[in-house]
Amino acid sequence: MNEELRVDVVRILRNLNKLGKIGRREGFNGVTRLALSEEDREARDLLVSWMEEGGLNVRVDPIGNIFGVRRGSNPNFKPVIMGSHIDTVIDAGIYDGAYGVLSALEILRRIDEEGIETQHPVGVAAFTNEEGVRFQPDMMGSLVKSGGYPLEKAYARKDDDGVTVKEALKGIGYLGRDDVKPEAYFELHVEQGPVLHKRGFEIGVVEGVQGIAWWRMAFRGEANHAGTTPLDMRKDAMAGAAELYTGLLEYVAKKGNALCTVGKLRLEPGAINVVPSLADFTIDYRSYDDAIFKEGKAEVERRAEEVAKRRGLTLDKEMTADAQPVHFRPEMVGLVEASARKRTYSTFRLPSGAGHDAQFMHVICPTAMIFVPSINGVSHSPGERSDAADLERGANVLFDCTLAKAGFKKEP
Ligand code: HGY
Ligand code: MN
Ligand code: MN
Repeated sequence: MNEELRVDVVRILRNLNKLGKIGRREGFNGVTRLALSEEDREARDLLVSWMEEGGLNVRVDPIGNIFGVRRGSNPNFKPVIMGSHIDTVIDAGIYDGAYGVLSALEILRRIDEEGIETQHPVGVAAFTNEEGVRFQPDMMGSLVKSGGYPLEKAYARKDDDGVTVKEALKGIGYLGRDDVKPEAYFELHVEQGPVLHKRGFEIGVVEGVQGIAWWRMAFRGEANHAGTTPLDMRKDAMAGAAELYTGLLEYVAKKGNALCTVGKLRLEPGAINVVPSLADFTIDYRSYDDAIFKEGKAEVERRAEEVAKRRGLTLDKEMTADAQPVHFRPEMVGLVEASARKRTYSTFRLPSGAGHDAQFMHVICPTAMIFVPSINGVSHSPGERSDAADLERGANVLFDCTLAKAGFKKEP
């Protein structure tokens, strides 16, 4: 590996802060750049301008994934891609996704500065709708690219206002026609969990990503008077949702190695003195264990049906995401570990709790992930932070891995 090759973390931070200014909202402390929104367009345009300034060949594919590719000595070779995403959740931090994309951009700039010639082209990717907050499923750009979801089906997905992905993509000018086939894929990301920071490790060697299943569910009962309706005469949609959620929390707590979250809930009619007739909510179920993931998905659906029946409610349910647990190729995981160790960084092997585009890129090419510590494990929140020294270490490891896969020579 190349101990002397290092990134300029000050430039990465400068760009992170610039990008992090896009999506600021009155009354919020974080950023909100929902996929295919005006804020996402502004961020994409800024990224593309940086790619063009860096002399990269910018390509956009039919689902809006953006690639900036630097030529290699052998143009017939497929590019080694470093990527992540620049869309965010609501009121997010500035590191989730953007850190990986901007570190990749910095590495391409350092390759130029060092007069390095790579055999394979090397590039940076920003995938569409990784977060899945506005349109489900999440990781939509890499999911479509890896053949896991038909493009037309993705185009037809609608947000809460009935806008389709296709309309939104056209609206921001990022419905492309290009296709980039990667030789390999690396994703550098803040851990978003507490493990590395709590245990004092510098580099997370990611062995895989846990499975993610999402549903949109609606219990429908009967609105009734909160003061006169006896409990045994109620068809209370909220009571159904509450029972289902608390039951699932107990279930995953008992199982271990599984998690469940209801992150979104809307009630109707939404009045203090009316028994809710509608509870419209989401369920996010995750596990790294293949068997527990499979069993848990069935358990979520079984329990929802059972609660509905017993409480006299109707149930509408739609599964909106179903990403299997993945285990990266050992040689790719080993490459990350060897680079970090060569640089005498402390390393710890772990699965990713968060979903990432790497989960799908793994299906079409050798893929690995590199984590750096998140301070106190905070993420998907304005309090998301990582130390500059950690950010630099992670990008240096990404630098090594990319050069190792791309093959290179350096002017003396
Ligand atoms: O939900 C996730 O794990 C990712 O942040 N999209
Ligand atoms: Mn992310
Ligand atoms: Mn995220």
